[in-house]
Amino acid sequence: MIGEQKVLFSGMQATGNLTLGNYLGALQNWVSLSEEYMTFYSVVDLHSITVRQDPAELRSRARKLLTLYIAAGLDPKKNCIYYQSHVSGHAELAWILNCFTYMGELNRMTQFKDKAAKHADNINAGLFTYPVLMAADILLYQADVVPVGKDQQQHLELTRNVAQRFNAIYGDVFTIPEAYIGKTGASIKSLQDPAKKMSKSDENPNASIYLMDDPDTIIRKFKRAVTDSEAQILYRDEQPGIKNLIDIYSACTQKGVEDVVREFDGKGYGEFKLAVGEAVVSVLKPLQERFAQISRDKDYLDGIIRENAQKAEYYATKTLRKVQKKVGFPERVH
Ligand code: ATP
Ligand code: LTN
Repeated sequence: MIGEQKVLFSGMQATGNLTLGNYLGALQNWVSLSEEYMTFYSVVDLHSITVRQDPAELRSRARKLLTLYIAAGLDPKKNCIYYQSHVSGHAELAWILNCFTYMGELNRMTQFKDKAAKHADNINAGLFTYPVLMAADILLYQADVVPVGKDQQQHLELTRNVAQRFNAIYGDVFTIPEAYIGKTGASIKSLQDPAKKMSKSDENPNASIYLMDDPDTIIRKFKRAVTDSEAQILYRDEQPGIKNLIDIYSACTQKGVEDVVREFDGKGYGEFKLAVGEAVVSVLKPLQERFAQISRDKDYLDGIIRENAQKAEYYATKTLRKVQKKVGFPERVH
């Protein structure tokens, strides 16, 4: 809580090009939650260097991601949109929390195991303590809720455990956060293999719709989407490809799944795929236009970046000073 308002924290990494899955599963929810909470939405660039990055590319992607937050509908005057690396408290609190997190706990993290297998030549300590930095992000702002995908639930559980452990020793320092798992668009699947989630790191570009894809590309990818030979548009697990297309159409048009099934009753897959493609284009086109417009206004964006970093820093420092005092660091002399 900050004052009377509940706090929400979430973040995304600027690695790869964002997909429709990221938008429908995360960004769109963020926008709908932004009225209800005091929100902090970070571009978590400290997390990004746990795998090797090209510096110029990371910088450019981070700025694009921050712009995209605004283009998606997050008003930067109301939502604190900022780069994690601009607020040094994240790294400072992460160090302290490292000393309250057990190796055994971190060893159990499935994301660490997956990433270590993927980057066997660079299993660095940052990759191992990644969840502790994530805990610091959340606890620094005394967040009550954290919208995350299923894959991040384990990290959130760790955050709660570390916060409770700290509170048990030093008193009520941290708010214990709850995960918020969105309802609509919770899991958008790959267009080429509906058993897998749509992911920005997928090697097959036809598997994902990227937020910056042009209309022709979007329509073409939907035409090629893998379905089945049942020749009926029903929402059921036996038809995962069609189910995914219904989910996408439903999330883009805000129509309920049952209404969608009724709308396409007796229609062919070709017609349905085209309709889904067009629904996606009508969501992404305005987003792309806003993105282009905001990107052109460098001064506006720089102003937002500066102001929001200061705002984040203010709240972060409050928690950090409290924590530093609790663990026994000498007070600052002014
Ligand atoms: P990577 O391929 O690099 O693992 P990703 O595309 O899976 O990336 P993340 O960076 O892990 O995406 O996630 C950013 C946010 O988007 C998270 O909140 C996550 O839950 C959400 N998200 C990612 N993919 C999907 C998807 N296919 N459906 C719904 N939400 C998704
Ligand atoms: N690990 C998350 C990104 C992330 C995050 C956070 C999400 C970093 N810090 C704090 C919620 C709260 C991911 O890869 N999706």
